[in-house]
Amino acid sequence: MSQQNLEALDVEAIREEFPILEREFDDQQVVYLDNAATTQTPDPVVDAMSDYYRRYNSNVHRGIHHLSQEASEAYEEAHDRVAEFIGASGGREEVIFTKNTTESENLLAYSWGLNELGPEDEVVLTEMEHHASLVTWQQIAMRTGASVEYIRVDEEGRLDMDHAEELITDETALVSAVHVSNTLGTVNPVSELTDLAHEHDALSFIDGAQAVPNQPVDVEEIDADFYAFSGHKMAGPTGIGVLYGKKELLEAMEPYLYGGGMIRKVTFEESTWGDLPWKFEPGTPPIAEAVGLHAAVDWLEEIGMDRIREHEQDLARYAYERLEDEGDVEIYGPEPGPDRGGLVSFNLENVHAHDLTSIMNDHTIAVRAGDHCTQPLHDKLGVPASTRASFYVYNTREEVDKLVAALDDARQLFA
Ligand code: 7TS
Repeated sequence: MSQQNLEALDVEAIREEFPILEREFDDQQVVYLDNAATTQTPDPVVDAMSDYYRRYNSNVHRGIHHLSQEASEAYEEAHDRVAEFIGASGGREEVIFTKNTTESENLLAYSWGLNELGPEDEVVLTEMEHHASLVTWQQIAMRTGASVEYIRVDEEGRLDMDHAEELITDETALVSAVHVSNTLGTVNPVSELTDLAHEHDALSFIDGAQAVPNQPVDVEEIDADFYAFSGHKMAGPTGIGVLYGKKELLEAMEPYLYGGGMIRKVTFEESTWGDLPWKFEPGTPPIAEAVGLHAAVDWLEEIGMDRIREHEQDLARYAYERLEDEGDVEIYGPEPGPDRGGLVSFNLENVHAHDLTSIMNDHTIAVRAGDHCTQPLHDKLGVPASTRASFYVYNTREEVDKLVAALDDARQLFA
C-alpha cells in the first residue's frame, strides 16, 4: 500500500488518551514537541501498569504462588509481544529487557566487545551516533586496543556510503549505526550497512531508539545482528529498554551482570548460566514496565506503524517548509522525503538555541535545546547547539504554527 493511501489518523481521538496534553501553564495549553527525548504515555498503558500493581504485583520466576505466576506470565509474554513487534522469529529468547537503549548498548559492549575485540579490530560508527554508542565504543576501544572509525556525514546530512564501503574492511569487527538520527532526522540505509558488515564477516548493531517508535521495523529484514530501543520513546514507560540479538550470538556471549535469576547451577566454586533471555536479566527486572511496554506495543499496532510514520513525516515536512519560509532559520538534515523522520533541528539567526528554547517555554511549547547527545556532530555542523522539535502521533499542524509564531518574540528580544 502506498503511504499516501493510508487513512489519516484521528488525532483528536488519540489526544483524549493523553490527559497530560490538556495541561496549561500561564493559561496556555502545553505544546509537546520533545518526543525524541520522551513520548507521552496513553491511558491504556498507564492503566495496564496500574492494574499490575493493584492486582498481581509480585516477583517473577521464583514463586509458585498465584500472584507470582501471573506476574511471571505477564513478564514473559511481554518479551514475546516485543519479539513479534520487531519481527524477531526466535521469540523471547532474542529479546533482552534492559533499562534503556544506553544500557542495551553497554550490555553488548561489555559482554561482546570486551571479550571479543583486540588491537587488530576496528569498530565502524557513523558521525551521527548518539553518545550512547559513541562514548561506549570509544571506551571499549581504549580498553581493548581496538580502533574506532566514523562514516562521514555529507553536506545534506546523509551518510556517505562510498566512505562506508572504504571503511568497512576485513579488519572491521562491528558496524554500529543509528537507524534514525535524533539530531538530523536522517533515516539511514541500515540494511545496506548490515550487508557491508556481513560481506566482511563483521557484526552489525543498530541503534533504533528513534526508529522503532516511529516506523515499522523488522530486524530480520534489516538482518541486524543486534538492535536496541527504549520503551519511553514509544508511548511506553521509562525504566525499560530492549536489546534484540540473534539467538546464536546471544548464546555465545557471556553475561556482564551477575546475580540471581540468571543462573542454572551455583556451587561455592563456580556457576553456570540459565537460558536466554534470563541469562542477561539478573535481579528483579522491570516487571510493571514490561507490562506497560506490552500495552504500548498493542496501542501502537492498533493505530498502525505505517500511519504513525506518515503522520510524523507530514508534520516534519510541514515544519521544515514553514521554518524554511522564515528566511532566517538554518535547518539541519536532509530535505523532507522518505529518508527523513519526524523531527527538525534548527537555529534562528543570531539567537542561541537555549534562548530560543526558553522563549518557546514562555509560550508553553516544549522543545529541546543543546547538542542532543551528538556533540561531535554539532562540532561538524559548526554550532554549539540547536533547537529541536520532534513529533509524535498526537501532534498537529496547529502546534507547528504556534512554534513558528513564537520565533517573532525571539527576534524581537535577541536579534
Ligand atoms: N540513541 C538515540 C538515537 C537516541 O536518540 C537516544 C536518546 C539514545 C540512544 C539513548 O536513549 P536512552 O533511552 O537510553 O536515554 N535520545 C535523546 C534525545 O535525543 N534527547 O533526549 C534523549
